[in-house]
Amino acid sequence: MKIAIVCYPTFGGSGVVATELGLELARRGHEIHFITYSQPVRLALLSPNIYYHEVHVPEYPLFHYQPYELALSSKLVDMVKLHGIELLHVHYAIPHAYAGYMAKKMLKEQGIKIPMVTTLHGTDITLVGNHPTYKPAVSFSINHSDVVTSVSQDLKEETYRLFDIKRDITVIPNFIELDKKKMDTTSECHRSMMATDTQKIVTHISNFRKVKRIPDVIKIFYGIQKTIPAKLMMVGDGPEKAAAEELCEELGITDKVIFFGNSSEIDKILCYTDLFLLPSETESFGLAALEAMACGVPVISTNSGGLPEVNREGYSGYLGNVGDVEYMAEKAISILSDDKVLYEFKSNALKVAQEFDIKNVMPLYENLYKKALKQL
Ligand code: GMT
Repeated sequence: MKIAIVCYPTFGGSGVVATELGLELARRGHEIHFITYSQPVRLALLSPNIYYHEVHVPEYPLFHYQPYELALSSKLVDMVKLHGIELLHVHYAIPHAYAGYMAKKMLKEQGIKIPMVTTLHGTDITLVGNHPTYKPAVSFSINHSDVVTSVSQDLKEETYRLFDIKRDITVIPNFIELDKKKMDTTSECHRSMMATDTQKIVTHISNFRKVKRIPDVIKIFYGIQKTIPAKLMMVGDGPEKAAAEELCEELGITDKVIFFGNSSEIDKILCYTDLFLLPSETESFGLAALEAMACGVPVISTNSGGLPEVNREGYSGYLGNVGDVEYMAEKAISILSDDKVLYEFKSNALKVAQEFDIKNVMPLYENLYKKALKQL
């Protein structure tokens, strides 16, 4: 199949999922065209069957806001015609599903029929999409997609609760490529550069937005390090980072916390991590938690959104109520204070991650694509 993938090219989960999906589909022989405003961070351009088409938005002083959707839908029309693309798969409803719908309409006028698959990722429904500014356009573009998928059962239910959706939504969970993780993590693990043998390593990875509850990450770690010698790795960048650094100073733990910024070496950091923290307000899925588990790292998270579909209480980690930093710190200590327990949680985390192996998830997408093409 010739498939166009539209996504955000940044470090965020939806872009990572879209990129990894495209790369795997290309390995399976499909021709994949990424269409976005800059090269996705995990995209290796020199792979067979992979194409990247950049959307340029010319600056014009009349516009207070440059019209990206227009540029994207025009690019989609041009690329579908030029490359004979058969299907559009848009990740994140805003504005991709809307632009995709416009492209479909323009193509139909020219005698070209093409189905659109929309994958909902989370904040496009729960935080941003639900805002009255966007809600009618988001409902419209979901209802006019040919196939709609969501990355968790919880997100599917939230979508039906928040919007007037008339379409079926198919749950296809996020995935990880376990074989690649094995290869990456068997390369040398530079643990000694980060901590002493007696210190445990705790990690958090995110885009440092409010929804991640970064102060809770620091407070949980603060609780841990009072009982267990430990270091905290803070990976990523975003609006809450400066306040997080200040909080570490206030609590007197700056020497125990390393702020990495955005990193393309997530697996190298996870290979020496003992415990992962994700105390988010909500997560449709929690891809960062799954990536940790795939490296054999147990997770302390909240029980919000789709997190219970990924992290299993008392098995791959623990899940606390949003804001209950005491519970989460206590459970973290219970895992980290006994090496036998830690080992058990690590191997359980890996076992759960195996359920989400790309090999199990990819056929679900391929079958949906076939169904979407048949529906035309
Ligand atoms: O976590 C974020 O804020 C980024 C966001 C995105 O759009 O990339 O992540 C969402 O999509 C990921 C991939 O499907 C999910 O794993 C994240 O849980 C989800 N984030 C939220 O729901 C807050």
